Amino acid sequence: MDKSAVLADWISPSNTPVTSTEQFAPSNIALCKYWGKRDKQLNLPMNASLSVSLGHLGTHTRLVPIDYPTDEIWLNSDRLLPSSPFCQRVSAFLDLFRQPGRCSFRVTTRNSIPTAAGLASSASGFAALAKAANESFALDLNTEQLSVLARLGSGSACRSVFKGFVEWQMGQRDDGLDSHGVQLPVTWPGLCVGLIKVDASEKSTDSRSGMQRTVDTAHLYQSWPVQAAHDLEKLKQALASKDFERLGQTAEHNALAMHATMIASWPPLVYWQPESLAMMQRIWKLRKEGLSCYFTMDAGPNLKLLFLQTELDALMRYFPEMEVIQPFGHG
Ligand code: 2P0
Repeated sequence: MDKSAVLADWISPSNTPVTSTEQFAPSNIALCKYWGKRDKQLNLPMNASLSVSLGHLGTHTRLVPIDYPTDEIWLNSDRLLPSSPFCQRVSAFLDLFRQPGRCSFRVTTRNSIPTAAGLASSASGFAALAKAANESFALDLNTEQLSVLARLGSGSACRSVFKGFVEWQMGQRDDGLDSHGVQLPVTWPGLCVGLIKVDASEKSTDSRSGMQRTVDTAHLYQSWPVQAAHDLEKLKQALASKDFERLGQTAEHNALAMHATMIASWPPLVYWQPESLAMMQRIWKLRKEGLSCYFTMDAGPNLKLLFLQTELDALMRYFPEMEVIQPFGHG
């Protein structure tokens, strides 16, 4: 099924933009990861996932209708070539809302994510773009519908439509209308996410092709959806009972299991650098010494630490470069 067919009831091809707008969406870090698709066109996942949104860190996107044959796309104050992969993805997403050739936009994208932190911006980027298109075309879609829309740009973007803890329900339908984020009714003041940069350079294999390679070539992948389903339940229990140890253990185990499926692909997908492993070993040592902190990792070499505010001062002594976010404020 193609994307336009999925959206046929929400978006009329005769729509024209009615206003300029600027919208924000936060980045998110998954505690139970999305890795593998059951539908590549619609970014429908093999497993449900769970994330925490990063407060004010994310993407601001401004959409202005322009009287010009093609879109003009800016990223962090650079005008990009229309042939760049970023522009192609943004324009293709906007094509879902317009008759190609009938209207164009100046799209200005500004990431407040520290560029050195090695955080992916496609999640917050497509969530902000979906919100902006909703405003600009006056579609009046609700947040679940916006989450479906954002998913069509990038899977993990469906979680960035919401604040706080978000479950991406995988859904069963072929059209994916039941595959979207849902905000969980939990807050956790004092919960900290620490960004530890190992290497911020462009990764060699992007997530999209990396997850496909894993699904296609790693026998080990068969066990992934089973583990992810168990981990999701454990995380929800940990959130309900504010059991930080259970939360941290489950998130770290989940990330390492995902990386095990990557490494079991062929050609192998090893996103770690030697410093990534050195950092993991430091964290395991600190835990043995009594510090309560865990890590998670995505499709890259950088670590994201999970800990409570009570450990903040001690951890800053070990990781002075760490950027710390408290998604729910102080404890
Ligand atoms: C996640 N990642 O749950 C996982 C963990 C990377 C590792 O979601 O192809 O950029 O656009 O649906 O959303 C990155 O995948 O992939 C991702 P597409 P996306 O955060």
